[in-house]
Amino acid sequence: MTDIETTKTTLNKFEKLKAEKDGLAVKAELDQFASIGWEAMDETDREHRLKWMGVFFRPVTPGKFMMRMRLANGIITSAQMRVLGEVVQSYGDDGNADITTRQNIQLRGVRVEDLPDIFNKFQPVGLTSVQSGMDNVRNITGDPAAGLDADELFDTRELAQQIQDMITNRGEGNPEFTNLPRKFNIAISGGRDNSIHAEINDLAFIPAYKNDTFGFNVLVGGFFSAKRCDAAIPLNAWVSPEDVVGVCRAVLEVFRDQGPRANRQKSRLMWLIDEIGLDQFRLEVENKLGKTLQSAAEKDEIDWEKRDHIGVYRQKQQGLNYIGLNIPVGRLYAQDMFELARMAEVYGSGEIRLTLEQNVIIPNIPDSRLEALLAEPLLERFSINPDSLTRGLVSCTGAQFCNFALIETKNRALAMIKALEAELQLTHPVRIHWTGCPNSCGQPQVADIGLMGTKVRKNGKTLEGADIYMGGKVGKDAHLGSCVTKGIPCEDLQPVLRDLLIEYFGAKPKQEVLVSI
Ligand code: SRM
Ligand code: SF4
Repeated sequence: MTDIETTKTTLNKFEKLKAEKDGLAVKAELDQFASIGWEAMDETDREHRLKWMGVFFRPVTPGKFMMRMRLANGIITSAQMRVLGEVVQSYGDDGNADITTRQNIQLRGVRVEDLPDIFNKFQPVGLTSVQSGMDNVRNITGDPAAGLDADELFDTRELAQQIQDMITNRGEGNPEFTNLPRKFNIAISGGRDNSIHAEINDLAFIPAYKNDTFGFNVLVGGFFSAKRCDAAIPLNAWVSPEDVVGVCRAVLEVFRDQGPRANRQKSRLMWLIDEIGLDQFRLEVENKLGKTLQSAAEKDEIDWEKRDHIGVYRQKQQGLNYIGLNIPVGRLYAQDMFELARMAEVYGSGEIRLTLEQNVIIPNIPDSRLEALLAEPLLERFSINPDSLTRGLVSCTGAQFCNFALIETKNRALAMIKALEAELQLTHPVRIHWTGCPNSCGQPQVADIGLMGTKVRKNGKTLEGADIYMGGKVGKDAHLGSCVTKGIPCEDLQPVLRDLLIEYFGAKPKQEVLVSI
C-alpha cells in the first residue's frame, strides 16, 4: 500500500466527508435542497456540509435549522439587524436569535426551503454566514469599543474585516480555507483590557510597542475542548498592523497543510505546536510568510481590568456617547431586533455592536439624544444598570437547541440568578458563565464562577448537574480557572452558589443587611 492509500484508509469520518466533496460545494446546491426539502437531502450535506454556509442541522429540532452569521469585530448595521429580525419573525414561535460568545448572532427556526430567499436578502445588506461552522475559522473578534474608546491604542475594526475578507473571499467563500484540520479562532485587541480573551484563541494579536512603534505581540494555540483546555502561548513574534492579515494567512496555511488530522480530539493548533515544537512552528510560519518575524516586544500593553461596557460611556468623539445594554443570556426575539435597529437609527448612527458577554452596544449617540434614548421602554428589559449577577451572566445554548448539551442552561441560568439576587446583596458584578457540556462554548474557565453541565446520580436517579469552576481571571494577567467541585445536582446548586458568593465575593444575605440597617 502506498502512503497515500494508507492515509486514505485511516481518514476519520470528518476528513472523509471533506475529501469526498468540499463543504463549500453546497453553496451551488441550495436551490436544489430548497426544492426537495430537508428530509430528502443527502444526510452528509444536511448534517455537516451545510455548516460551510453557516447552516446547522439541529437534531433537537429536526427541520428547524440554526444559522450562524459572521460579524467581524461584532459590528452589525441597523439594516442588517432588521433583515435578521425579518428572518426569525417569519418563523413565529420557532424563531429567535442568540448573541454568541464570539460577538456574533445565531438565528433559530430556519427552514431549508427558505435558504435561497434568505441568502438573497443577505446579499444587498452585505451579510454573510459563510464558513462559520465545522473546520473553518470562526467569527473574528475585536474590541467592542474600537474607534469609540479614547484610551484605545489601535482601532481593530478594519483589520478584523480584512482578516474575514481574506478567509472568506469577501463573504463569497474561499476554498483555500475550507478544509482545515479543525475549527480555528482568531482575535485582535487594540485596547488595554484584553476585551477579546486573547488567551483562549488559536491565534491572537495583543497591543505592544517595539522601539516606540505600535504593533502586536502574537499568541498561539489557545483552545478549549472536552479533553483539553490550554491558554495561548507567546509565539515570540511582534508584527506591525500591516502584517497582521499576512500572518493570519501564513498561520492558517501551516495549520491547513501540517495540522494533525487523524484524531479529532487532537487536531487543534496547539496539538501541531506540541508535535513540531514552537520554534519549528515559528519557522514554518516564516516560510509561508516569506520573511522573518521580529521577536516579541518585551512587554505588551494589556494593563487594565476587563470592562463589560454596560452603561453609558463618553466616546473619544466630542459630544458622542455609547451605551451598553445587558441582554439576558443574549436571547433576542424579532421585535427586540427591530427595536434595536430603530433605536440605533433614531439616536445613533445606525450601528449596533455585540460583546463577547452576549450584550449590545449602541454607539454614536449625541449628548442631546441621550436622555430620550434612556427613557425607551426596551431599556427596562435590556438594562444599562442591571443587578450584579445579571450583569456578569453568560450562557451557551444548552439543551434547548444543542444535542451535545448535558443540561438546560439559558433558562436555568436566568432563574438561578434571579433567585440569588433575591437572597443576596452584592456590591460588584460577579461573572457567572454556564456551559451545557465540556465543549465549553460558554467559557466557564474564564469566569469568576463557571458551571459546566454534567449528569449526576442522586437517590438512584440520573439528574442534570454541574461541575463548578473558579479562579478564571480576565483582562490583565488573564489566566484560566479550574474545576473546584464536581457533580452538584442542579436542584442543589442554589445554596452552593450562595455560599460561594458569600465566602469569596463579599455577598451579604439580604436579611442580614436589613437587620444591620
Ligand atoms: Fe461552540 C460546538 C455553540 C463558542 C467550543 N458550539 C458547538 C456547536 C456547533 C455544537 C452543535 O453542533 O450543536 C454548538 C451549536 C449550538 C447551537 O445550536 O447554538 C456551539 N459555540 C456555540 C456558541 C453559540 C455558544 C453561545 O451560546 O454563545 C458560540 C458560537 C460562537 C460563534 O459565533 O462562532 C460558541 N465554542 C465556542 C467557544 C468560545 C469561544 O470561541 O470563545 C468555544 C471554546 C473555545 C475554543 O473553541 O477553543 C467553543 N464548540 C466548541 C467545541 C469544542 C472544540 C474542540 O476543539 O473540541 C465544540 C465541539 C466541536 O467543535 O467538535 C463546539
Ligand atoms: Fe452545546 Fe456544549 Fe457548546 Fe453548550 S457547550 S453550546 S451544550 S456544545
